[in-house]
Parts: sequence; structure tokens; C-alpha cells
Amino acid sequence: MASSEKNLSSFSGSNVGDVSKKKFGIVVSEWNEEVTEALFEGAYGVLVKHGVNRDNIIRKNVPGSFELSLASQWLAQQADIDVVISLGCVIQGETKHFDFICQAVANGITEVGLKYNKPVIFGVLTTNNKKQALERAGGKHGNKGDEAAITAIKMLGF
Ligand code: DLZ
Repeated sequence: MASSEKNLSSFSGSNVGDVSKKKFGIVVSEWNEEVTEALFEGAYGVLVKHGVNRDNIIRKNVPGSFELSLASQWLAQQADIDVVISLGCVIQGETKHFDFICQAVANGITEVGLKYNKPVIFGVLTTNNKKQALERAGGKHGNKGDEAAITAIKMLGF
């Protein structure tokens, strides 16, 4: 279990290859927008910091996390896109929606990566409440958007 104060974004950004010519697709879910915008800002900032050309970062929005899989596929099937980052935030509610969406997007994103033989990064927060989500979107537990961007860069250097 993570400690209550631990920054969970403990990925190291060191020793990564040259990504200046790589093209990144980022899909952002609009549901829980405050959180997903923070995830996007984190991811974008990390990519630029590591030398990615701003023109090579293609952002697309979808209504909710359930739509991330298909939109990721639309980007992954574009030959010039090297890696896709999927960003979303699913918060536990009073219905079974949470379980269905989390499972669908995790499976869907996995399938897209395997089908197109490209990294498709799972940058989706799945939390009990909004507070936990914000803590992981630039709060005391780091930013899963940063983490997703580092993961994308690392997978390109595999
Ligand atoms: C419907 C729904 C619910 C209840 N909760 C969330 C959520 O916490 N996070 C999220 O990204 N999307 C949610 N959605 C919307 C679904 O992802 C999807 O957009 C709709 O079911 C339409 O397909």
C-alpha cells in the first residue's frame, strides 16, 4: 500500500533516448475535466521537457473514458504516430458504471497497443473520489500524466 504522503509518480526521466522526431498522440477524456486537464498539462510538460517538438504532439478529446479505446485506435492506426497516451479519470459512483468503464478502457487500450504494435499508455486514474484523483493529478501523490509521458518515452526507447 502506498503511504498517504508518497509521491506515486516515481518514474525516473533520466537515460531516455532522443524523442525529438517522434510523434505523440494524446487522447484526453472530458469527464472530470479538472482532473484530466491537469493530467494533460503534466504529460505535455514532460514531453516538451524531454525535447519533443510541440508540433509533434497531437491532442484529441473524447467525451468520457469509455471512448478512449476507440479514439486511441484512430490515432494508433495513423502511420506517422509513434505512441498514444490515453488520459482519463474514472471516479467511483453509486452505480456499476465505474467497474464497467475501468475494465473496458483497460482492456480496450491493451488491445489497441497489441493490434497496432505501438505503445498505448494507460494514463487513467481510477479513484474512490475526486480528492484522491486531484492528489494524483498534480497533488501530493504526483501526476499520473507525467508518469504516462515518461512511460511513453521509455517505451519508444525499448
Ligand atoms: C457515464 C460515466 C460515469 C458515470 N462516470 C464517468 C467517470 O467517472 N469518468 C469518465 O471518464 N467517464 C464517465 N462516464 C462516461 C463514460 O465514460 C462514457 O462517456 C459514456 O458512458 C458514453 O459512452
